[in-house]
Amino acid sequence: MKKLLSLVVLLVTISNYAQQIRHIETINEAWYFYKGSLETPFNTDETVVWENVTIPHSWNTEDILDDEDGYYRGEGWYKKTFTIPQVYENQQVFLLFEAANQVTSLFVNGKPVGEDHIGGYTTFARDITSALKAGKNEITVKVDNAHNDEIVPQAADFSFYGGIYRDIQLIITKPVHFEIANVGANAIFIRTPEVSNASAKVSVQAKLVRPKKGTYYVKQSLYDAKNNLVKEVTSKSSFGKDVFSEFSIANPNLWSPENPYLYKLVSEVVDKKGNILDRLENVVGFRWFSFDPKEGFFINGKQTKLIGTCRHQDFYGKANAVSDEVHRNDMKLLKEMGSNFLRIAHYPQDPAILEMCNKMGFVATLEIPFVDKAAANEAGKQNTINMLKEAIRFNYNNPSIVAWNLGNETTMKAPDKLGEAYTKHFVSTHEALAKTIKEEDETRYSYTVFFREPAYQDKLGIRFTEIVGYNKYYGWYIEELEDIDKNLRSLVERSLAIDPDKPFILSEYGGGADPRLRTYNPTRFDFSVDYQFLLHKAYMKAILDIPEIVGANVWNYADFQVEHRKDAVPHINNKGLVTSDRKKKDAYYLYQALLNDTPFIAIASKGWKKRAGIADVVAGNSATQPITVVGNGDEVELLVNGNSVGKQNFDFATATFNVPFEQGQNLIEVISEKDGKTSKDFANIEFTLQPKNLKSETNPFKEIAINVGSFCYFIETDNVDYLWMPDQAYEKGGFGYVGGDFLRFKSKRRNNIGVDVSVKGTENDPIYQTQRIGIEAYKFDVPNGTYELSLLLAELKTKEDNVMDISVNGKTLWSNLNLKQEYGNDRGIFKRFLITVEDDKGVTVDFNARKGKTRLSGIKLRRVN
Ligand code: GCB
Ligand code: CA
Repeated sequence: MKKLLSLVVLLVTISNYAQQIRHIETINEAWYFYKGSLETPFNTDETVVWENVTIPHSWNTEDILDDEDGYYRGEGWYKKTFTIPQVYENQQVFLLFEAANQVTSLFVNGKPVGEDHIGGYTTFARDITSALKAGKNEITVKVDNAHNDEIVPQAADFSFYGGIYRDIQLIITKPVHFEIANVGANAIFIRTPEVSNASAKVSVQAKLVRPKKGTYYVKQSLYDAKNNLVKEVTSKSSFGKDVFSEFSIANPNLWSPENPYLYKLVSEVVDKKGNILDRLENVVGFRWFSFDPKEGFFINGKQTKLIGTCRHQDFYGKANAVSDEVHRNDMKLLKEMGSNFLRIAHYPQDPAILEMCNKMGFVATLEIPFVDKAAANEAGKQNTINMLKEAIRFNYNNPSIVAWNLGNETTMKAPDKLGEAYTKHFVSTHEALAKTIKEEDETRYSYTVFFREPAYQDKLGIRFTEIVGYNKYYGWYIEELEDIDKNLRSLVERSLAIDPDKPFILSEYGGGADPRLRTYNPTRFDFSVDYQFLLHKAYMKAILDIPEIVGANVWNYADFQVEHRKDAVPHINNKGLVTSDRKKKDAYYLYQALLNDTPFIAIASKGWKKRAGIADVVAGNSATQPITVVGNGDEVELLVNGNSVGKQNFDFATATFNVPFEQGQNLIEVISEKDGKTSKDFANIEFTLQPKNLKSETNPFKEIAINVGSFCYFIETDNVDYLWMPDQAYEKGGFGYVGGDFLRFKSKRRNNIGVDVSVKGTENDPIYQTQRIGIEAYKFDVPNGTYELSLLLAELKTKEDNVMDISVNGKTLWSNLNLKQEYGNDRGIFKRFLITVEDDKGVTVDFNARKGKTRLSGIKLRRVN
């Protein structure tokens, strides 16, 4: 509902805080929003239409839905009015923004408060006390996500969605309190300089805000997970100085991925009379850890291979404005997957993520959005450094974090090609960032992630960090699946040859998969779930076998939104193990089987509920297709409709059965035993058995849809699931193409079928992206009758003119068809013809090139009468 500003009457009553020590509440509710620039934002007569919104909010949620490139990058204005009663007099009032993308200006009652906050991913707070008045107050926030030469990211493979997309908190304290409005808003820094099984040393630094002289104390109390007080230390505060408290405890319960045991540190400011003025809680995890380039990662002395994923912060249809529930659910799925490692990429994320890392036992790395390219000016450099400081200070107390990453693929835009001045700036930024990490936090490792060859970074002289990560997409962008192991070994060797002391993390690997695409003939870049499965299997075999890969992160946990992507789903990078709305793909289950010790079994393709196949030549009443089961048990049995298909042992957590599917519902059951426990999974699959002979009387032909020019089944999901079958060459009695070749990616490294273009006017891009070029005919040997024949056509990215005639059984359907001229490039055309088949001719659709080449994307035939 939209409202005029003049109608805005909003009362937020804040109850009596005077008695409370520190009050925290979200003020996400009842905001008004305007997308655009405002000349006179505080003029209440202005007839601006404000929209009702709730934080988290992004103004880019609709951008995913269209076929167009680009998303709104500019100003957005937020406002809300609230009434504060007098009770907070003599209190301090703060607003804390968990994040807003990317430049934020705050106004209270029309006056600016504090400096603009720069950067879209770090938390910041502002003291608004002096701007408040009794009665009604208005908060106005301008957020701007326009491209800015001084702010990273300058470029990246994700969308920089604008808005106040994380929670806003209102915090009220007494004048004497733990600092809030510092860079990153954390006032307590907990260090555990010595930890062993026998004891742990704790050192706490507290930053206090004290307007005037007086006697104050800081009390630090450590509680165990059962809330028993373990230790309490009180230290006196000296004016203008941080308060340090140190103590030791015996026999600490150690934090680790297997035992994420957390203590709680309660920090209090106490006055002379013993009144508590402020109170803060932080978690403490006692652990010690180290990375060794040869031996790997050790936590509390135990060697631990780090296996996990990277994660972005968006969700389908929500842009980056997702709820804490989504964040927490993601962490739950990552835990169930069996991972113990999370690369928080490519920027600091919601506090809910690290809360869950601490609680669930993830080892985490955290980074700033210095991606692809530097903001090549002095302000840009300072902003990047400041962002890193904010990230470290705000997240300092999370025991799960082991390394701070200063950037991702920063050499993507090759510095040596961008000139000497850029290179100089770039190198000094790297150096400054690496230095900042160690200055801010000597207890963790400095880390950086590259994709170019180690020698390239070495040549530039930007190897300043203690750990290096490499993003390598073998079997996807480069090289073949068969060579993954070989390529990884040699990459690790090259990295260690240059930096023998630097532990190596495989910080990204993966491949795209659209759950609508399935195949029994996976090929690189076909975007099938099946190819992705094979890719991850090959990677995991290698990763687990190469000790020098101390950790590895799948790219990515979930599909995410990238405006400029033109993969199977426009605007989506679909390298996720789950979809952008968190549906599991087959590879997710593979990890679950490989990484869990507790009994696990799954039919990897159980998400594929509607299938079809051509009847077996011999029996004719079923079609045999493979089903892959993943699990960690001893032996697995598969049953279809109650009949056993046999038993197998798992090989690298997988077993594949040839399953005869019958027409209609097929119940697949799998059973296995592990440690005396039985685990089971099942899937109900609706199967369409296509007759081998289309004139079959026992199984009369009804309809068939073919994804021409592709090995992939395509499940059209926009309304009801509708299945397209892979293409095949014509054989007498059946159906298929005559003549022509696959449409292929033009670029060499993608010498595979299909083209990466966003097809306009359809959601079924994969059908159109694959084609048979130079096709002569498509034939169906169906009986006489009346049929609907549908043709799917598109001219993709072509410069030359292609003109063709299309006829069916000698009758012209289309003559002189120039798709590009008629409909424009990259437009999906779907046309249905009513045709009659007589004289046992079957259906022959002829394609005749008048100029250039013929083409066909999909074909569908349905019997009407
Ligand atoms: C990378 C980048 C990541 C991309 C990914 C991809 O190396 O670090 O941001 O999304 O590749 O999918 O291409
Ligand atoms: Ca096709």
